[in-house]
Amino acid sequence: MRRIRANAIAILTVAWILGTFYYLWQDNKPQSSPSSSASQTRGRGHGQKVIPGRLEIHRDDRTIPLIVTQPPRAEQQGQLLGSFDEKAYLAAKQLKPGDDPYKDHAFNLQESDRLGSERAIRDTRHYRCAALTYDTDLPSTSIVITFHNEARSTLLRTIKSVLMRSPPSLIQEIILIDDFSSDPEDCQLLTQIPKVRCLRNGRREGLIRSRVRGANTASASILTFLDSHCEVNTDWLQPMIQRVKEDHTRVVSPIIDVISLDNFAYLAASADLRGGFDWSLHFKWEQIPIEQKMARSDPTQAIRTPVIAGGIFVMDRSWFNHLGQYDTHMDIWGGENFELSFRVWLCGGSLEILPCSRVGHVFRKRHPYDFPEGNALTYIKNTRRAAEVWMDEYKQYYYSARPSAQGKAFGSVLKQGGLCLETRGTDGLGLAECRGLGANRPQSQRWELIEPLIRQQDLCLAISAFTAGSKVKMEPCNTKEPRQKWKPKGTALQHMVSGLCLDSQTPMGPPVILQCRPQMASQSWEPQVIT
Ligand code: LR7
Ligand code: MN
Repeated sequence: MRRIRANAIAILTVAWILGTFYYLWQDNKPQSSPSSSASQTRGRGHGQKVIPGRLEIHRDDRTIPLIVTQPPRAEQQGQLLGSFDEKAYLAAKQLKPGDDPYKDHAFNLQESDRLGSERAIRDTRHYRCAALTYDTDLPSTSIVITFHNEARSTLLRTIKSVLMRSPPSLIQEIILIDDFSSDPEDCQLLTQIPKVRCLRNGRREGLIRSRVRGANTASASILTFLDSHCEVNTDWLQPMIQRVKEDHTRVVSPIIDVISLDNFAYLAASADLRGGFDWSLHFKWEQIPIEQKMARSDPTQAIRTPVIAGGIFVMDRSWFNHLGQYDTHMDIWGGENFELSFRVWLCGGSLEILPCSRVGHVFRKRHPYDFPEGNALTYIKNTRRAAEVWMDEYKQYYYSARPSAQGKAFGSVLKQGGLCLETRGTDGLGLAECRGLGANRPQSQRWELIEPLIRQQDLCLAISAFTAGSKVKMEPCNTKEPRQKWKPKGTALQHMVSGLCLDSQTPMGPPVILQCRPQMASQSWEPQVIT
């Protein structure tokens, strides 16, 4: 009797497992018949064999059916790429025998080149995502991709994956910003692909100013930012545009899957993570808090996130502009993702990760490019700007976690209209035409706001008396001196004890403190970065 019951349970269990697999397979079955190019073996070395509509991984004795996204049919290729000759484009840059494949890009270029310009990848979404539907009248988007010396094969795969895996009507244009790469043709030749535009910077600007440049020429009402070494997955775009269409203050990211820097295998990332940071302003992934995880009954639901990773996101163009875009005084790489995330939350918007949108990214262990001012100093300068502008009293935690940031220039000068605040003689002050660009700016016009002090080397801006109309002057810095304590109030600078604001009065006259009227031009001071 016991044995019969045990057998019955075993049979039922097997039937249940088979049923589940059948259900999953049915639910994800591709609509159209698969193309012949899908039935080749891809991903050599990982034991992956593509059969129509499915990918089977043979590991030990188990066979796991997985769904793959299909590359386009041969006849679609012509329409996708227009007059662009992709073979010639890729062939022009080849590794020479004996070259280190990791040297120029910090990933295995040989493996990337071998993959070619497209491939089938696993659909890594939760199976329930495939059943979701989206508005038929979603607005289109401008895709902004900035790059500096990206490998041709990864850049082209990024672009082709967008064209292959997005509804064509949603792609208004793909704007490439070539951030002064060594070979202008890397970008220029790609403009033969329909919808692709190329803007080349006349000097190295870094990814932050490059993205702003791209956003400023975008014609669609929605902006989509991508790194230059991504592969977008099935239906990646619709969920993001849908969320932004419903509420233009949402800024949304996909789950960012991992493309191996060694063998370019496409690996699913966990769906239980959100963006976080430590007090030194280093980005890290963190587990969704357990209460929130328990409350999630629907795995397709958006995940609210404190910050975004920064490279791959969709947002409304007028919301981006309304928030003041990026801080364009940040250089090269780093920190802009915090700064934008803080703006979004503090200005009443929200940030989300959408589990039904998946985009692969080649994560690297080092930067393959140079930082003109050095990697560490640039990161400090950028994150310090984010901390100074947005973190209020929490910035003290940033400085404790990163003591070296204290006293490091974040490079502001105080500017009003076309004029700069400058010191004259021993303790005199006035406005004068701003002189010298960047490092050539004279010392007399260089200022640093290191709260509560406004410094110029060892001297600080101080009031001469606590009453309206009192002149300001320079004296040796002393953080305990109440006459030297200032704080930013919008674009004005308020003296903390008197509550009065720094006012230039007349351009020539000595600056004084007057009742705060932040709208007045004479009280508006614009920080400007010196590099
Ligand atoms: O001077 C430069 N000019 C550029 O145009 C330096 C870089 N770039 C380009 C570069 O070619 C690439 O397309 O900027 C992009 C990002 O640089 P990566 O790929 O070298 O760096 P990353 O992947 O570590 O970048 C992450 O952090 C950056 C901080 O400034 C940006 O926010 C990137 O967009 C961000 N990438 C992602 O979020 C993808 C997921 C990685 C994570 C986590
Ligand atoms: Mn990247």
